[in-house]
Amino acid sequence: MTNGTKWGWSRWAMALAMAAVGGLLAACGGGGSDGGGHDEAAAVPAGTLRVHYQRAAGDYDGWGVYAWRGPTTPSSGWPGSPRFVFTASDGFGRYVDIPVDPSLGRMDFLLNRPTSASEAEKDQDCDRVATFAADIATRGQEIWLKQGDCATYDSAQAASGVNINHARAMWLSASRLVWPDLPAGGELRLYHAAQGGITVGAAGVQGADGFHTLSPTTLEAALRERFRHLASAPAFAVPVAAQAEVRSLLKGQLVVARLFQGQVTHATQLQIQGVLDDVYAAQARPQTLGVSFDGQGRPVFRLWAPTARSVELAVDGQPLRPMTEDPNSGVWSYTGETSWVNDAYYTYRVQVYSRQDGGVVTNTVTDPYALTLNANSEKAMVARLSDAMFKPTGWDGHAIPPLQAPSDSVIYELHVRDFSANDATVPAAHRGKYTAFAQANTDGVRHLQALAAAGLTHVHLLPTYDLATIPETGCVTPTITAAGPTSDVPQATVAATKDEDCFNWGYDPRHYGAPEGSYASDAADGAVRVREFRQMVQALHGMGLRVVLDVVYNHTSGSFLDRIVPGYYYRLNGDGFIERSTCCENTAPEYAMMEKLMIDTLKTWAVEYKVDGFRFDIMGHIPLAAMQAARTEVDAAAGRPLLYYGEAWNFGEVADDRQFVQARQANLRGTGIGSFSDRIRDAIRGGGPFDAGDDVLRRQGFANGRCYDNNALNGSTCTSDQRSELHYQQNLIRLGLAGSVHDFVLNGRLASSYDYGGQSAGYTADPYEVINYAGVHDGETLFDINQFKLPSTATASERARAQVVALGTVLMGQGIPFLHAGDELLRSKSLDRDSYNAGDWFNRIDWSATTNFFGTMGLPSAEKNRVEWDRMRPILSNANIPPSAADIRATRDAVLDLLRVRRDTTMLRLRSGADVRECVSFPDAADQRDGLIVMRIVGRKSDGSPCGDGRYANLVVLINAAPVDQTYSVAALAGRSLSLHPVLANGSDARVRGASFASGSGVFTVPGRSVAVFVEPAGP
Ligand SMILES: [Ca+2]
Ligand SMILES: [Ca+2]
Repeated sequence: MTNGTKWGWSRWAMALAMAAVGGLLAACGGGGSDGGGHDEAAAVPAGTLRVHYQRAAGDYDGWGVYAWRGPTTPSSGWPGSPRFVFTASDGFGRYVDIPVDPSLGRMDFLLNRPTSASEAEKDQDCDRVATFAADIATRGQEIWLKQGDCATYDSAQAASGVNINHARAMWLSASRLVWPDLPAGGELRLYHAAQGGITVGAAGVQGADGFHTLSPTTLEAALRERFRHLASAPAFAVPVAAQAEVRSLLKGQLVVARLFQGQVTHATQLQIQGVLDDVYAAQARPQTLGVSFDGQGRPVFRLWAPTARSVELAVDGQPLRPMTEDPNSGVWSYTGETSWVNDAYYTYRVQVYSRQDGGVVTNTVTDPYALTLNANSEKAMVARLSDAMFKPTGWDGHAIPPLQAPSDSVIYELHVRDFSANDATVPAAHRGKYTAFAQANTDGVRHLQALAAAGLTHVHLLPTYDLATIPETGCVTPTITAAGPTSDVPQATVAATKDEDCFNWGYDPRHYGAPEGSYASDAADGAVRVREFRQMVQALHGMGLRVVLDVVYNHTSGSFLDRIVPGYYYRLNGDGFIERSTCCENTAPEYAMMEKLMIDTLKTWAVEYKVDGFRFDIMGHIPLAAMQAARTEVDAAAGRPLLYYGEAWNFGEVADDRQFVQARQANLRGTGIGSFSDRIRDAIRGGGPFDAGDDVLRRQGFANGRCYDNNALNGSTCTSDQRSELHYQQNLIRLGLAGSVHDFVLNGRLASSYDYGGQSAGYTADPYEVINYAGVHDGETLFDINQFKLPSTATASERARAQVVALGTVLMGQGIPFLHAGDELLRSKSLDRDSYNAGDWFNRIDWSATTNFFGTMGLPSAEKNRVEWDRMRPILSNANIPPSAADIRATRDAVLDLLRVRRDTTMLRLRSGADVRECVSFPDAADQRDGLIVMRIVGRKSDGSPCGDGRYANLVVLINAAPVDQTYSVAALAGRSLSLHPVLANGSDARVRGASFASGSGVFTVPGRSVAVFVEPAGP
């Protein structure tokens, strides 16, 4: 995600949505560009309703308002006295000011024009209503009306029905079209022009080749379900004659216009995604797009471009080759020459009508199915990835580490460049590159090997597809020297070249199926990035690690797919413009060929690069059905099950399943597709990702002192409110430790009945459907957020222990643990809340475990953090905070020990929700202590079958976040022979080694800021 602002939407979407609406209203308040222009008119007097009226032909003579209720002097008689005649004019039309009685609440009226002394015509056979605004008595009010339209609008823009820059009608299938909010009556025409050039003015629709008349109808049930947000929109039947020529119509400009009494009252262009799917998808979806090879080894190029008028293939050094369209699928193809294979680079020239460009344009485009490209994605390579030149030695036969069950996964989120850019033990040529993973005995590789040996299973790489923002040749690395802890110089130096440097998170996709070039040793040669990417995967597999790719199918960088099929690949708003709720141009995987692009490119990674899973950015913007189809098809293509999880937030134009059933948290239960849990994250860290100002410090969490170790903002003693907040956080954590399983029972209540920001805290069917985490690339690192919240007096070693408590909470839970790279080394980004473009300086990791750079980086980027700088300065200069190398190594070693504990028994990795319900309990749930969580996992279910491997008769996890020793008595365990887990009893942490269990009384003692695990071996 580019800017990190989508984190934790559950609680914030409403506020953001309201802010957006506020902005929109402000933007429209001065009169829009659609003929509003009332800013030229006099201010509306208090107690007055200004009625604007627009007639298509501008024939206003005699027209006025007949209002029988509302005015201080209502109309009576016929044609009416008084009658409020439109006299004043503005850019919209005419208007008249009517003094009203606000106490009446509304005005009832119609519009008429006398035709004789006692007769009048109405503009429309309807009575109109204007509801008074609450402040009409003091501020006046305006309304806008249109001929042929009975609605009352509150802005000129809203009233403007004629606007063919917009596309407000949707052609959903060959036979059906809808136009939301269109008034009833009148005649509807579908105009078409092969070359574009349609205009609508006083003389009506001009420049069209012809038109078809549409008739009102209703939508079939299937269309009402598929386009659920359009289900109640006025619908129209497309005549058979138009359906017969639908393919040629779709290649030109399309305008629908409503005529009323001979005048055009409404006109707009068409959104055509639905009809393109209806006409083409069944034939297009099974095709192999991009470059494939025929029986003679010749490259076959296929591009889906059903609205294109022509497509040419441009191969380097060759004349343009006209491609041929299959009219049934809309796929253009060309069979080339064998000499091009693994050598030539190509683009396409697509001649197509573009609504955005206002006519027929010729676009030079790259292949969206490109497998690899030259530098900076200018041209795709004619590449046959099965050939030897694309393979590192040993690629075909190398072993992919098997995974017994998804519950066994432990994920480590790592950025390709972060992995080695700062590692002096990596030869310079490999730093920041794919090949760094294949270097032996570097600090970074040794660190990954240690994690893997302890139990880490997956490395999840931030985006590695071809992304737009990093220059693939000649990227720069600024020279920065350490300055004072609060210097603003380093961040200014980073900012000066932030768009030319070699770093970006990469949430800006260009080519979904090709590797990014800046991580290759040679971006210009398309074979190199493929070979080196494979080398990276092979090296990680060789360490026993599996590879997950971060994929971003919810938006692209820019709208380049629109240059191939304008108006198809992106989700459009009601006016026909691209939605941007994800930050950038939102794609529309609810349409068949965007879904196909997603699934086909996922298959490329699974099959050609042998990766083991995918993390979906803003997955809630993708239909659940598309995710399920992807999982089925990709697993089938790979011949093995992969791991699928993502950000299943619920926000934006698709929220609450408005447009389709989303892949959001509440809908994923039982699908086997995982989602990040904001519940456990927020409870561990405290507050939420959108906190600002003092809230960042004040809202402490379970791991950083809430109640049991208040910071200065929260007072020296714990208030009852603070205690209940902590105990609520502890319950969210217990539910997270129980895998967020929806029907797990905690303290007599179902997990699903616990509230988290208006949603159910427990929402999964099985524990591997949740990703538990305390830190991720978005937001402050775990270390940094803890420094905001811990008391300023806490020592560096206590701060390190708080980190272990947070990570241990994640690692000891059912559900898949997820670590942000370097969290086990106290990774800091100098309090940065969004380091997506903050360069190597703020994103560094020291794998030698010597420093976390805190206090030497300076203030984080002004772009993302300046408003918080005053709060950051005292923290950045607090001498208690920078950890020693011993603190960092102690943290690392404690995390390694906890990984080993997890690996030791599947009782900590239960396979199903049923197992969690039967085997996991929280003895302290009804008797909570501040900063303590006690979890018990039994070795046998009530029917005698084992819990997991049943290796222990009892396993008890105690997480003591408080700085002081705590004891807890579990009566049911009195007399049992539990002892500290051997890994911990022989482990790195002397304080944890002091944890104890008094068998006679069943009392556990856990030292401060410690995670202790006790086990009782199962009997023979
Ligand atoms: Ca790139
Ligand atoms: Ca950059």
